[in-house]
Amino acid sequence: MYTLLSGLYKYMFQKEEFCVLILGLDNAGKTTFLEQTKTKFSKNYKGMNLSKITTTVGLNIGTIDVGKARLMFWDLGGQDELQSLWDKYYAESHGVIYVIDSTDEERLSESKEAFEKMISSEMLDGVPLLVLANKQDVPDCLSVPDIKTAFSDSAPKIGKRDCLVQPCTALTGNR
Ligand code: G3D
Repeated sequence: MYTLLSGLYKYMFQKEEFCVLILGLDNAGKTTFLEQTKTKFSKNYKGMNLSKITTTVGLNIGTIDVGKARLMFWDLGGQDELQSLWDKYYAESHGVIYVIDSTDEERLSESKEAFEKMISSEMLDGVPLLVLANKQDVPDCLSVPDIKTAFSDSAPKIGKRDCLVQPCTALTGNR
């Protein structure tokens, strides 16, 4: 009887789990974005001071519940030597958030290279992609059209997967 009830409870309340990778160069704002997301979506989460976050070395993990879905975020380090670890997580992922530092024009081509390598992976075929043009609070930063132009020759590799490029300010949680 107990097993039956517990099975019914699980069936009714168990959340479907999705794994979302947060990728991008070091210093793009990935960890800040993850912390901001956890603060916004988790009721009792006391977030850390966002201005004290330093660049990810290794990985950070975060989970939020949205309706009946549980989203598990994997924020992976973006340094050159850590990018080679990204593909170890591709097979498990249901979505990718790629974060770009809109204030760093100098490293835009490096970011595009990492982006292109990532979307060329067969393991990510069809996996939805959200590209965040972060740090939009900084005056004179690159706009979404600037970034789209710089990344335009990656478009064929994006193929038919769902893809959205969105301006954001992870530090404040504004778009
Ligand atoms: P990473 O995880 O991609 O390596 P972090 O990046 O989240 O550690 O952020 C790197 C730096 O960018 C941090 O500053 C962080 O405060 C800053 N940052 C992140 N998002 C924003 C944003 O939306 N606007 C602005 N202005 N800065 C942002 P420090 O100075 O600690 O290196």
